[in-house]
Amino acid sequence: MEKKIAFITGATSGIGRACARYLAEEGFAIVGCGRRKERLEQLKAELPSDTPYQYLVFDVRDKEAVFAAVDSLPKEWQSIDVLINNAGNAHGLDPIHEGSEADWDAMMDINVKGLLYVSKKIIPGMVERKSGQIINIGSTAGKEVYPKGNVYCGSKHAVDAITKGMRLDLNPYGIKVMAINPGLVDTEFSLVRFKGDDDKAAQVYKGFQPLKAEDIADVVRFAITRPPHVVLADVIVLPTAQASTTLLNKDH
Ligand code: NDP
Ligand code: 8X3
Repeated sequence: MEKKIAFITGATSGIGRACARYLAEEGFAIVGCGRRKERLEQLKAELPSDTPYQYLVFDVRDKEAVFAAVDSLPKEWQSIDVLINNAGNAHGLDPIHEGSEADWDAMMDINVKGLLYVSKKIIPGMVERKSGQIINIGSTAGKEVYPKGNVYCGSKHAVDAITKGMRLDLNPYGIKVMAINPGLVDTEFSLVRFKGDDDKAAQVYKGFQPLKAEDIADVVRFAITRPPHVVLADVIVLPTAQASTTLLNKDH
């Protein structure tokens, strides 16, 4: 493969999908991942026509499926240069004594263990080649805890710690490890959190200008294209109206 390869989880929607588009524009070959096959098929048409593209359909919770999917890549696609660990969601927004175990399992299994399974398959190749760039999509929820955010915040704090651990362990191999931590981004995130309730989801982004997925993809693109000696280790990106997870300058 002449082009460098970017492997992006959660490429069916929101931030991951925008990253696929922006990194393809930057000249990367793209491996897009997610559970929704039709969307991964459609993504091809959104990329510059000369973009080499592969997609992998798997649930990051299913360790065997993750491993088999990565192994199924053609040989010339096996050397991943850039890993964007982006797949993830919040499930529910409940006080700790009312939260459901199913939601807790989903958040820990997807946001934390899923990220680890994908990393487990891709990082050893980077170590062998002594090169690579990893971006873990964290969150302001990995830096602060907000009411009813308990387990989602826990999962993103875990991502924060794992990212720092990766940076320490991969330091001898020249691999860049970065965390991009968004504030409120208007994607399908709240639709998933509120289990398909459109009104509730829309309410989250009312009265101020939230970030767009493309705003985060722009930062990801910037991070990935820095010179070899520069790493954007830990970046928080907020809408201007947001000062913290709980302080928003709303117009109503
Ligand atoms: P979206 O809901 O729009 O996208 C989530 C992506 O994750 C989808 O592509 C989805 O693909 C994938 N995904 C979810 N569960 C699984 C699973 N079990 N297996 C494989 N893929 C999965 O949300 P965002 O784009 O906003 O979220 C992307 C990342 O950004 C997440 O890690 C989120 O925590 C983080 N983030 C989001 C913020 C926001 O305000 N939107 C702010 C801070 C961080 P599919 O359903 O097809 O499997
Ligand atoms: C997503 C941002 O504030 O909804 O991670 O947790 S928030």
